[in-house]
Amino acid sequence: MVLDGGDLGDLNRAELRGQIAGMAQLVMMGKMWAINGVVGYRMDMPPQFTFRRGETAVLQFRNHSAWPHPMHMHGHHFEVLSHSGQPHRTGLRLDTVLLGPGDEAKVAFVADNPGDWMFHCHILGHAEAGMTAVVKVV
Ligand SMILES: [Cu+2]
Repeated sequence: MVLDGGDLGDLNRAELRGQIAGMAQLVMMGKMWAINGVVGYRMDMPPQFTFRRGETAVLQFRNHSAWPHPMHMHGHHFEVLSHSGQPHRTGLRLDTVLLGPGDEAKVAFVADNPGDWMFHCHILGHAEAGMTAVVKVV
């Protein structure tokens, strides 16, 4: 999952509602963040990831922006496997992992809660401006 956008980032264009828009155009619509090049808007958007119930999911995050993002997942708790290239096994189940500029992290969870779950930056201005995705468990 590549997190990108904002001032000083390298996001030049992104997909919003199935259309590719340039950064200036996105900003005019109040959007400036993307996950995997897709600008999120709200729960009725198509899921970026779909997992089967009971499957173990591993997600890797890369923050390509110049800003920190506390990435928060609804519906499940995950364990951080590595952070900033270092093993990070604490045994704790979390719902948020903080990624500083340039950081990466890998998390794992068991997809045991069916539904469409919001995954978003917990800086709510970032979430509203596009750093939102849906993770589906079927
Ligand atoms: Cu953010």
